[in-house]
Amino acid sequence: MKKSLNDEVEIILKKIKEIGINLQKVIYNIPSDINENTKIINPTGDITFNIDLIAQKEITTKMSQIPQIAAIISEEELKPIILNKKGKYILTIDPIDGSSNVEYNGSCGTIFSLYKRKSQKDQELSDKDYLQKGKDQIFAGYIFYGSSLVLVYAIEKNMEIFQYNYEKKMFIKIHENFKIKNNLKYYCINEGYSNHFNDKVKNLLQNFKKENISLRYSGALIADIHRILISGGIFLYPSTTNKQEGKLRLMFENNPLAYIMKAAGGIATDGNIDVLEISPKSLHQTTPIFIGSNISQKYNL
Ligand code: FDP
Repeated sequence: MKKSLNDEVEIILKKIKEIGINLQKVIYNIPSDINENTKIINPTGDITFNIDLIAQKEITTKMSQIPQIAAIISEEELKPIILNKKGKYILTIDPIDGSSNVEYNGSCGTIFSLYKRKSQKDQELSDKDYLQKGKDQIFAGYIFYGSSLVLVYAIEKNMEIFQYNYEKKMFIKIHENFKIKNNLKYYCINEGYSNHFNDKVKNLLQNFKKENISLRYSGALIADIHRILISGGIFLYPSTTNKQEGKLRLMFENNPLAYIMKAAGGIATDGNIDVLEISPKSLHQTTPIFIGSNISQKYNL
């Protein structure tokens, strides 16, 4: 049964829409320094571009206008940003996923998710609030800055897709209670690293090739995940010999996308367990991920 957004989440969603519209303007207007390397390295070792900082500021400013948000945890910040110690929710953000794509006029996205704090309002915010399992998310989504502006979100088992209409100046719902197809139309992986994959992943890729499954890889997670959602398929960022825990961040990328994918009837695993069941040990931890159509049985995922 469809669960309607409660009023507080509705307010947060309204701000997220404003953020998406504003950030798309920034990306489309491309000031010459938008992709300048700030020489800052983020907590997981990636270069921070100007666009990451602009997006982070835009989101923090907008969210600080909502008293219910206790804190934001961001891929770009080592520690949580406390907004209101008595607030009720913790918001996680990847301000711009795929920011290195902007230089090449490629797609990128903003990923977010929401948790209820576990501590009482009069207690200090702590790891028990920040390091919750993905299954504790109450709402998650992404904004996709592609050939059009798209917003996807899930709340419990309902996943919805919206597209921005420039004439009406609003997001219009294009899919309600969306479900992913179980066919494997595409697989998305950086196959350049294949020498560093384990045998299980190598075999999986051999099987995909035998079945003539098309490979796509855009360099922006959101663009690949959106393709998989619409057409069916699987996105893989497995462990490699030099990155045993993969590259993608549990709190900012894997958990929100797993929540969305599972709401759409798909799967998300780290190769051993359901992503949403992983107990986070630190804010910036990474995990391998296999996410998409439910092909677990056929390919033993
Ligand atoms: P980026 O480093 O440009 O931010 O989240 C990280 C990410 O992009 C994903 O969007 C993308 O799918 C992946 O990394 C690409 O990593 P590889 O270059 O290692 O394939």
